[in-house]
Amino acid sequence: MLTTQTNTESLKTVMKNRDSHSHVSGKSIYVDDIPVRIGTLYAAVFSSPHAHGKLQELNLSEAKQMPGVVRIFTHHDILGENQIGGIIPDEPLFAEHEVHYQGQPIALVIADTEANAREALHKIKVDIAPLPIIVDPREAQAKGELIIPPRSFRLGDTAAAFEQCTYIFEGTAETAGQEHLYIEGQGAYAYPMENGSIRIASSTQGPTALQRTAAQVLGIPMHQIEVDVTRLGGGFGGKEDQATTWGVMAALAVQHLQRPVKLILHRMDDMKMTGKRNPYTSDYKIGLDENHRILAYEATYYQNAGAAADLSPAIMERTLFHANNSYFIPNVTATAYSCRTNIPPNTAFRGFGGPQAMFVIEAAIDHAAKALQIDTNIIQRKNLLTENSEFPYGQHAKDCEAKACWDTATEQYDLKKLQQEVADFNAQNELLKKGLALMPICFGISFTKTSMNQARALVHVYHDGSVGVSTGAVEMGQGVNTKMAQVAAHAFGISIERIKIETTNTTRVANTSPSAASATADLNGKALLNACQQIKDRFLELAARRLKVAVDDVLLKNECVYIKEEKTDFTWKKLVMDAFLERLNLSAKGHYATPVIHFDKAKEKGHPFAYHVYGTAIITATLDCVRGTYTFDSVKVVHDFGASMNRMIDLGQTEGGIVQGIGWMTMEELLYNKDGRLLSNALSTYKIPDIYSVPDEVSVQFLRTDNRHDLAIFHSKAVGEPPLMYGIGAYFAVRNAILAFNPQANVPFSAPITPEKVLMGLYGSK
Ligand code: LUZ
Ligand code: MOS
Repeated sequence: MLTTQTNTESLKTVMKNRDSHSHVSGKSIYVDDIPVRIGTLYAAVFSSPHAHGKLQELNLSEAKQMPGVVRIFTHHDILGENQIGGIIPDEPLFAEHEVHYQGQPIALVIADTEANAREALHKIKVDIAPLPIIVDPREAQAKGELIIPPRSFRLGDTAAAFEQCTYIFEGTAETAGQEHLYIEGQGAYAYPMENGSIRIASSTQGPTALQRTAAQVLGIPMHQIEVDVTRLGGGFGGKEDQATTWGVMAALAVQHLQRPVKLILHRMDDMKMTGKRNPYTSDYKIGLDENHRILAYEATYYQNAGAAADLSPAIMERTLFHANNSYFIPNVTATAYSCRTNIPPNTAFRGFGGPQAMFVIEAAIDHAAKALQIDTNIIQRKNLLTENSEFPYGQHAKDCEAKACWDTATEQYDLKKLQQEVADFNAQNELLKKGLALMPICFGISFTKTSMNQARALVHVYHDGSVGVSTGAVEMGQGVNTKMAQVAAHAFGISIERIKIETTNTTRVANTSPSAASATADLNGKALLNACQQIKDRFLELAARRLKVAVDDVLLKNECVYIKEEKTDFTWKKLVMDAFLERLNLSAKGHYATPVIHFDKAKEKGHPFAYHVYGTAIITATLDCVRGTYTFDSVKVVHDFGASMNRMIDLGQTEGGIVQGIGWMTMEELLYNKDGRLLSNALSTYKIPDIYSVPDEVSVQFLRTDNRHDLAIFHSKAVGEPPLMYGIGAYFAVRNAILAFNPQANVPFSAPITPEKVLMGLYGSK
């Protein structure tokens, strides 16, 4: 029997992220903080200066003579396979015959100090015969440069439905990429163990991905590689797959040199070499009836995958899953192309292709509304998902909170009044204009690849009553360790102080999915609950026997055995020691695999998500019509957290996601030139939100609901990614402010809406 009922009182007492103290006092350990072992060597990566070409000659002789240089590795030194592709084997660790992007690794210098390793990079000479460079995904698609064949999701019959539409609008919408800019850059520290084993401390969201790939490249079994992760200084998807590269390189050097090897990327190298959120350019066609009901929607997405597959096929799939965002549309055709270009392979980023699709449908709706001269939110509200609405992929909306979130937001925050304030302000001000937009979200929770939705946990109760917990969850600032400690404390009815969350380690918890897809707390929490329950069942049986009562009548809470509601003097500590003396097993391994989910790729139909997360944001911006700059007055949100198990952490995730989403939509301008060179390669040229660009007000209301989302841990819905998508509303708020100043403005649906673009809108015309 699994107890999944939440005692919310016991949960409310443990609100704070347990890492907060060590974070602010600088005591938290990241890869670069691990005390180095004697004999440690340092690595630096030599990468391609050209975006596409034939590698004709690589001359290492001068570099090898540089002070402190121990060895320089290339693909020749790989004993296994020179292959790191996670979904498709199309990505070498080191370039062999060709290079496909600027920043593609070619060689690895190992030296006695980091400075010496980096110095030697300048002496490496490479001769590359140029090949044509593609950076535009539409050009790639036209030339047949696709990572995988295109895919289409279909509901109803769009061709027939467009015949019935009163209004039809077509256009293009684009979103740029986004640099992850985790505070802790990519890095790994590997060292030799006995008999050819290697231990890798890595800043990775996917310890098993690194273990598997390292084994494959080194040509040894997975059990020879142990990956250990204490925590990450941010991931955001950037370390789901792309932390692997650096861990494998360090391990390769260890295999040959039998010395500890550390590889930490400098920020500009990290920005240059790693992939980012996939830029998209998309075409849409939307058809409405005379009552503004959306009857038909077609979208074609051109995903800029970069030079290799990485996770782009899965990201493209999630794009298709989010074509209709939070709306029910009876006839949908959504088609996606994953386009190969000569920029670094793009990768997971909070939302994973979902936000890109959601921007397109929002653009289509906004296009229709402006053309029909009605408020965008009239079309939005009218077409929201309702209970049992069918998604284009066959799943039906259950416990659908789309309208509940929308209506609560518009009522509680008084949309009418907010709109009036904006109108009044705009009537009174000539050079400052306000804009307002609503952004409803609906995000599917589960890895789209069904097999990835599994997790395990290992629990040891020590005979002093303390508890050690290992799971596959990686702490990256999102507070999952706190949530795991809450789960264990709650399961045993003991204080959270008794719970230690161990590092994430592939020898303690094997075959893990990456901490991603917002599903980490759900999957690992459920596995952990399963492990705790096994131990608890043994304890309860013992307690019932000792107390001579039925096992169903005993329970554990407040660090004691209770008989029904009656407290006994049988304490947790005594219970544990008695169990140990009776030689009961005080450890357990838990397992969880999300039930219900399935997907048939041949039909593109199924039930891929455990559940959906809903919400609505109202965003207001003020635009300086002289400078083209803007600030956000407020973001007012009603969000469907289910029954949040930790409001402080969930609020933090929501606020952080909103600001990151606003950054992507408004200021973060990721630019490659025609040669495939990253122009925005440092914080001087790539602007991310700082404290001054945070909205003046961020209000987050927890939707009150009776729904019990059983597939969420303690009914507490996944929160990692969905709030980012509220940021899309920021784009439309700014756009509306421009139109308030210049109703003739031509403002393409092209994000980010930087101050430069704003100025062109303010003073341009159709
Ligand atoms: N990673 C992944 C993800 O491999 N599959 C997913 O569906 C996903 N979704 C969101 C973020 N990362
Ligand atoms: Mo993520 S985009 O959930 O690694």
